[in-house]
Amino acid sequence: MLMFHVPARDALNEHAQSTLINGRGRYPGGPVVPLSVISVQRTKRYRFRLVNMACSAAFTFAIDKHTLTIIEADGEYTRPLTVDSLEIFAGQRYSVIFTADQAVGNYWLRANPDRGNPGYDGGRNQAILRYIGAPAADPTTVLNVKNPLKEQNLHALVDARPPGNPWVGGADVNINLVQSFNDTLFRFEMNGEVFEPPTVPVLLQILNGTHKPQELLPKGTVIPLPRNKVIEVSMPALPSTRSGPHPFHLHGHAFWVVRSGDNDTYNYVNPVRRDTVSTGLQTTAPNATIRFVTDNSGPWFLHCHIDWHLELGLAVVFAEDIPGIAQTKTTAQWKELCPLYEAWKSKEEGQ
Ligand SMILES: *[C@@H]1O[C@H](CO)[C@@H](O)[C@H](O)[C@H]1NC(C)=O
Ligand SMILES: *[C@@H]1O[C@H](CO)[C@@H](O)[C@H](O)[C@H]1NC(C)=O
Ligand SMILES: *[C@@H]1O[C@H](CO)[C@@H](O)[C@H](O)[C@H]1NC(C)=O
Ligand SMILES: *[C@@H]1O[C@H](CO)[C@@H](O)[C@H](O)[C@H]1NC(C)=O
Ligand SMILES: [Cu+2]
Repeated sequence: MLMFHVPARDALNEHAQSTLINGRGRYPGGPVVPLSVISVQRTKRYRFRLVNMACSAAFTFAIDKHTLTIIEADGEYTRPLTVDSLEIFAGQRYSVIFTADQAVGNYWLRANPDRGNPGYDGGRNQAILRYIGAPAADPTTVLNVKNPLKEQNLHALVDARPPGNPWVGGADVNINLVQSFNDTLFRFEMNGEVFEPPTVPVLLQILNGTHKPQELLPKGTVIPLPRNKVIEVSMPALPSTRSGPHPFHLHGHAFWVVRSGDNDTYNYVNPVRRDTVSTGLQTTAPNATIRFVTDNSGPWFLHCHIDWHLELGLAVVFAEDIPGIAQTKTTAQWKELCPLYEAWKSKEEGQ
């Protein structure tokens, strides 16, 4: 936790001091507050739903002496994969199954951040897994990771084969989106363009009659996609891209990860399907690549899920099926969706 006193655009190098797990955590120099305690009964199986709702850090999650069987990534079931730790990036979710099969006792549950204040001094970045019957004491267990998650080992449980032809560039539309950081502007760029939030949302621009991609705002970062086609998007990070790895989240679709951010092999047979993918560290020539089908008309945001980076422009909008969006008929209820906003708007306009 950290009280951020600077505007988001100045926060690129600001990092949280510690991790909150279910709302509790300690930070250096802070009070020795109670940690979260997760109570389990020996021999029972449990499902944990892990959510990284931090605005920046990725966490390496593990429970001492217990293995974790991943069964779901970002709402999409996976073939069960057993690991003893996993890295979860901002915006990602996992379900893991574990069995309380160790001696009755206390075990550290860990979420070590990749930036800010990693480590475990004084109970930082930890919670307690406590078996029923164990004393209310801090664990003394140690971390021993031998089998961390590698994303390319995850496979979708159903419909695992990606749409399109099974080779690089074998989609109907292939798009390469290069991430970089422009030091002159102090902004992130995608293909040399900074995303600046438009004053009128892309959906309303289209409904209001703007159909030409080059007229849609923000200029340069609205990418039109045709309806019912297979799309492949590769997202290399240039060496100039700072503060990675950047987890990219797409609205409106789950996608097949045909190439993970930290691996250079492609999988067109049975990759994982999810909606937020780490695009990797610059040192490994990363080129995360995803596939999806445009079966959901609308303007959909593709953005780095690190809030500071989004604010600094690391995003594009896919305008999926502009003619379809334009034909959408809005009814009277449309105006009633948000009475508070409408009331505020008419007041503003009246002034
Ligand atoms: C940074 O942005 C400025 C202003 O748009 C541009 O002139 C310059 O070429 C950009 N630098 C890089 C390295 O792309
Ligand atoms: C909608 O289009 C009209 C006519 O081009 C324009 O005057 C108006 O400002 C637009 N409204 C919005 C919300 O963009
Ligand atoms: C990439 O993934 C493949 C398939 O799991 C594996 O064989 C290979 O060793 C990985 N490469 C790296 C650099 O991790
Ligand atoms: C990433 O992959 C795309 C093809 O999918 C290719 O056009 C591009 O050059 C690659 N970029 C890098 C840096 O390897
Ligand atoms: Cu980022």
